[in-house]
Amino acid sequence: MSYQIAVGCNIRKSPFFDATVADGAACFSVYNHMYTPAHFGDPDGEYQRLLDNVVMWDVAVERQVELAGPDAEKLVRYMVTRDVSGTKTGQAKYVPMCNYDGMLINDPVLQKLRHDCFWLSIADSDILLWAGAIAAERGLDVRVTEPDASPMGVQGPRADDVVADLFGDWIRELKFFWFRETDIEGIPVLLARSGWSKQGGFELYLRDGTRGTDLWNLVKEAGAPYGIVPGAPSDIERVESGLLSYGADARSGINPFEAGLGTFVDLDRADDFVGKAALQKISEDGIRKRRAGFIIGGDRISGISQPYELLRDQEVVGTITEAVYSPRVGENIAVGMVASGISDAEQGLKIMLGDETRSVRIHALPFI
Ligand code: THG
Repeated sequence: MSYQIAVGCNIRKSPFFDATVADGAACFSVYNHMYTPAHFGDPDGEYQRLLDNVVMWDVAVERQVELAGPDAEKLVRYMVTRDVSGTKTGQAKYVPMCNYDGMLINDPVLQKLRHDCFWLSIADSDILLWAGAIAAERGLDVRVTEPDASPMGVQGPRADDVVADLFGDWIRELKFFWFRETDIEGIPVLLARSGWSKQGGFELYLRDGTRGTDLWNLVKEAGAPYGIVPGAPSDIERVESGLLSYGADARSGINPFEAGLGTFVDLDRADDFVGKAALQKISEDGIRKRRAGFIIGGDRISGISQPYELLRDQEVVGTITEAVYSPRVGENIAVGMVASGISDAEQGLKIMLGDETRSVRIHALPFI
């Protein structure tokens, strides 16, 4: 079966869209109501460049929700499970967000731009609506908007060299999860040491959506001596690294303890936050499922289009939400959830791929 998905005005285009199409983007997905490149025709090769050289990613779909005004910090603190009171201007924090039932609704990166201005760099769910409603209902003096800010990832062992050639050697001193506002050839950029891989690198937040092609081409030229290729966040690398993808792994309803994000939930905070009471109860009662890695037997798997049920005999004891062949592990590896009662040593787990039975073993995260 072959089919197409329509490109229309109800789904937005990234400021880098034209440049990525010109450079051979072969496949798109949709995230935060925007098209995002999934790969440029060779996902295995793009994975290898991420490990060996450097890759550039259009990740403009990590949209920003700006909270600005006298009550901005109050709103941030009320919406996130982590204690962010010590965050400095120029610093970022990974901040899970829950609903009132304590279920994960997003896992953004928070950036503090000024004492009264924050960005939430969001995963795939509608936090702009959520934050605006909470601000209004609580009578807070804060403007909740989507700024003109679109991240581009530069990831891999040569990322420092590429970004230093563009912006200067000061970037080598920039610490993980810190950022600085700067510009290049008149293009305003927020430059952060961050990104959705464990290979290291930067995110360049383009702050003028009319200059997407210009910034893309500057990075491409600077990266050429270091073997840069365009790509997209790698399913293989992110499973090896155990990174959570909210939309794929958690949208179906899991709490942060189950997701393995318990270290980012500060229940002993003095102030209240959305989901706190529910999370207190969950932490007392204990969790019924947990996030885990899996090794799947048989022929190579290259991604999955819908969750697999993890089976023990006929009983469903978990869910697998991403599965790939890992060249570094030399096996099919996967992430998902498993019932808390099932130990890592459990024998006889399986999934069904159509009529085919595949054996499954549990493996600790990360794989590498
Ligand atoms: N970049 C930007 N925004 C994002 C993402 C991104 N928003 C949504 C989504 N991705 C957020 N998900 C993650 C998950 C993990 C990390 C960053 C974003 C990450 N974690 C560190 C680690 O696992 O080593 C630890 C962070 C910490 O200790 O605080 O980097 O990719 N702009």
